[in-house]
Parts: sequence; structure tokens; C-alpha cells
Amino acid sequence: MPLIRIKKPWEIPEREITPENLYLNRRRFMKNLIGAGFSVTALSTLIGCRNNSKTAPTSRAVTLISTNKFITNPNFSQVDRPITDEALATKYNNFYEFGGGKSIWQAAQALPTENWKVEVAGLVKNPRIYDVDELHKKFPLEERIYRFRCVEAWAMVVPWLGFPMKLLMADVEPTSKAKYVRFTSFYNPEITKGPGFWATGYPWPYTEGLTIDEMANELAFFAVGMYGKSLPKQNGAPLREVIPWKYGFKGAKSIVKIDFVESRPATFWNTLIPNEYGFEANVNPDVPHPRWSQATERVLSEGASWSWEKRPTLLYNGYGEYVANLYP
Ligand SMILES: Nc1nc2c(c(=O)[nH]1)N[C@H]1C(S)=C(S)[C@@H](COP(=O)(O)O)O[C@H]1N2
Ligand SMILES: [Mo]
Repeated sequence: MPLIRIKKPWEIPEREITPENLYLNRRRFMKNLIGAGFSVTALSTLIGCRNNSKTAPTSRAVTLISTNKFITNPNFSQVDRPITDEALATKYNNFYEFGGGKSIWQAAQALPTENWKVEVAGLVKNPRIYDVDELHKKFPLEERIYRFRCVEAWAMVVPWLGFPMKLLMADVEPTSKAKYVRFTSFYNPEITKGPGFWATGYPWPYTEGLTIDEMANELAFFAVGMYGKSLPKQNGAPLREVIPWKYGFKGAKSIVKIDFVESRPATFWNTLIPNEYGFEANVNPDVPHPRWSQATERVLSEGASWSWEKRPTLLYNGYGEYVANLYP
């Protein structure tokens, strides 16, 4: 006879908890709330209305990429664990522009991805404004199965579709002065108003950055798709960064601008909470986050996160053979 177990109060909220934001909840939340003129009643109403991902229909990813147009890169055709279910990877997201919980996938459908342009500027010989469709044609798409590790200690495995960043670098030709690159995500508070009240005072738009050498690394990838289809909006359509040896927050979604610059750019999380989210942010089991250990990770699965399989965290997320030489 199956055991009927009543859910403990902490089981349900845990899936929705966003540790990346807890500090802010404590420190800024009330301030922002009051600043924005919201009452505590308004807040509880909003939280109560949040959609439950379990009842949501399957992904609305648009299939724009024809399946015979890419090959799986043989160097990245498998990892040490199974590929995460598409339904999980597309329903459990961090995309703060659309809300502070994990169930933002419906809100993210407001992202206008038509006629998307990506501007490449700064210290390059050939500044360009790319059409996303042009990118698809210009750089041969390949599939790469990468481990993904969020700084919050959950992990997944995703078959991304895209092209190595070094191909775009070769096209725009950074000058010798360029030492860093900054990626800027789409931001329009009229559209991305999911979080509304609590995002007040955040350093929008979302930005991230790499050194030039990191960008030129074989692993650094621009994804335009996942699971053989175009990227769903909630996963950062139509173009996002994928940096598999770094924590997930380093991978800006829905990129509109790429700037090559001389000095280290200010980035979203590093500006907000510098002692918790460093610029480099390489996955490292021996460097704990100030609020939790990074020694283990939990494999994104069905059900409550305390029940997910725990695995030891790998240095550089297991990609040391490609990237350790960047950090002597
Ligand atoms: N623009 C933008 N990019 C973002 C984020 C965000 O909030 N906004 N969250 C980051 C974090 S913390 C993670 S873990 C990954 C999550 O990607 P996924 O939702 O595809 O799993 O996106 C990263 N890129
Ligand atoms: Mo994250």
C-alpha cells in the first residue's frame, strides 16, 4: 500500500527559493516594497497567484532550427550523467527580469524575440549589428552536451545548440586593447515587469562579462537552441551565453549587446553583492558561498529539491582539461 505522506511546510517553498536573492530579500526587500508603495497585503496576494509549474502545459518552444542542420560535436556528445528532462530544464529557471521564483516560464513569454538584433561594439575592428537569423547561417550550428551548475547548488545537463564564441570573435576582430567582454541582456521594464516591486534598485539591465582569453576558450559558447529546438524564451531566447565551467549566473540570457572593453566591466550580481558573487565565478567545491557549501550539488529532478540526487561538485564543473591553464 502506498504511503501517503503529507508535505512538510518547507518542502513546497524550497523549489521556489532563490538563494541568489535571499540576501536581498532580507536587506532590501522591505525598503523596496515601501519605496514602491506596495503594502504587505499586495505582496502576499501576488505570491499566492504565482503559477504552479506542475499544472503548466509543455514547453512552447518554437521549432525554428531544422533538425538536419547541426551535428553533435563529438567532443561534447556525453557527460558523466544523463541529460536533464527537457520539461524540467524549461520549467525551472532563473530569469529575474520576469520574477524572483523558478516558475517564470509563462511570464517570460512576454519577451519580444521577433527581428532580434545583437550589436557588437567597442574595441573591435569590425563593429557589427547582427540579425539573429544571420548568426544562424554565418556560424555552423553544433550541439554540445554540457553540465550546468547554478551557484545555488542545483545542477543539470543540457544539449545546447549554438556556436563557439571564438567564431564571432574572429568575425569582429577585437583589437589588442580589448581585455574583457561585456554581455548585456534585453531589458524593458514595461515588458519585463514580472518582479515589479522587488527588483527596484537592481542594476538593470542584466550584464555579465568574461576576459578575452575566457571568451576565446573552446568551451565558451553562444546558444541559440536547446534539445534540438530554438531556445525557449525562459531559457534566454534568442541568444545566450553558456560558460560551462562557471556558475550559471555568468551566462547572460537574451543578449542584445556585446562590448569589447579595456577594463573589467561591472556586472549584475557582482555589483549587487560582490562578496557573494565574484566576477570570475569558476565552479569550485572548495570555495564555499558565504551562505552555503559548494562541496556538493543537487541534480535537478522531479519533486522536492531535498530529494534530488546529491553529487560531489567538480572543480571547473569537470572542465579542467580545457580551462585550468587560464588560471595559473
Ligand atoms: N538576463 C538574465 N540572464 C540570466 C539570469 C537572469 O536572471 N537574467 N539568471 C542567471 C542564472 S542565476 C542562472 S542559474 C541561469 C539559469 O538558466 P536557465 O533558466 O536556462 O536554467 O541563467 C543566468 N542568466
Ligand atoms: Mo544561478
